[in-house]
Amino acid sequence: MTFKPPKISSSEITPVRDWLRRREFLTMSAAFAFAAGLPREGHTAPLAASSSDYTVPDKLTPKKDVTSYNNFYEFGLSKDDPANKSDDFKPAPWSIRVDGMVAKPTTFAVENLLKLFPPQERVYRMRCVEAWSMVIPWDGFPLTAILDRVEPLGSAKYVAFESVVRPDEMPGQRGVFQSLSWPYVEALRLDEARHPLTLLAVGVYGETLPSQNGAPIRLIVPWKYGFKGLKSIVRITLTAKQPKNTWSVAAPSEYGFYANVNPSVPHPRWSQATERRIGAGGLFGSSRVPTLMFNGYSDQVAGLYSGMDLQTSF
Ligand SMILES: Nc1nc2c(c(=O)[nH]1)N[C@H]1C(S)=C(S)[C@@H](COP(=O)(O)O)O[C@H]1N2
Ligand SMILES: [Mo]
Repeated sequence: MTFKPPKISSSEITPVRDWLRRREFLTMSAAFAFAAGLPREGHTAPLAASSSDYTVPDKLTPKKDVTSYNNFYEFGLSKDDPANKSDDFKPAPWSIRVDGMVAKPTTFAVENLLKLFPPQERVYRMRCVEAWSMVIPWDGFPLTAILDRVEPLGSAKYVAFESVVRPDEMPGQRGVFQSLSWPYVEALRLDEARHPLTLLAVGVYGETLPSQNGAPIRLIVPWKYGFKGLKSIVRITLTAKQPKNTWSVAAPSEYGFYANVNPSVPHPRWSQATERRIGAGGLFGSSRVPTLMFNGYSDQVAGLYSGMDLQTSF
């Protein structure tokens, strides 16, 4: 396959407000609702628009790095396992069950979601807990659009995500030694999940999401460390109590529930003040850059945490 450089330049990237307006238009279109097999009345209230763009000005990480240097323990522990050991994985057909404290529990077929929310290219800075980062053009739509459709009850406070369990297709889920317990689970507070930056991604670099990046649909929370971005989602459940998340169960002193990118909170085994930007600085090179609070999205998300001590709620 030949490598096509991205056609995106930062000036072409749709500002969030325009993008959300377009989404509203599409959601209101009866034709779209019909094509997706969703009720016409299911129209959502206008999505809250944030005051500035989603996008970051940074140079994109090459596609080769985005799709070959991955964490996806269901396929193995090495960074190249997800790309090399995912040939048996079948990301279609696929559906997501959305249930729990909602008025309308719904099973969404991914093919219908794709019709309802055509992908839109946007750029996120994705970071990982190992203090490396990439700048990735994900395609997707805000999770809140799905939450609107299932009508969360007033008692719902959290949103829990569950990943797929398929030992036949995922070598990291077979055998005696298991790195993590399955399914991989993650969760957000409801207001974090409702934030327009919180994305369900279905593609990257203008193409369908490859297995190693979490096909066919995965979570992206760009102001948090990479482990919050659960891949290959099968279930989303609204709850009243704070759900468990895989890494804080596996290593509670190292990984918390919030996982907000915060340069002033070191990981117990390394500083998080700077990050290694993959693919920047020449062929196979990287360069170190200072880590920004909330991964650079302070203007958009700091308000979610006013009054909280983020040194203790890490
Ligand atoms: N199901 C599942 N989701 C997962 C993981 C995983 O092992 N299993 N790893 C997480 C971690 S630690 C990171 S850093 C990101 C990596 O996403 P990427 O490979 O697309 O960059 O996925 C997250 N989502
Ligand atoms: Mo990670």
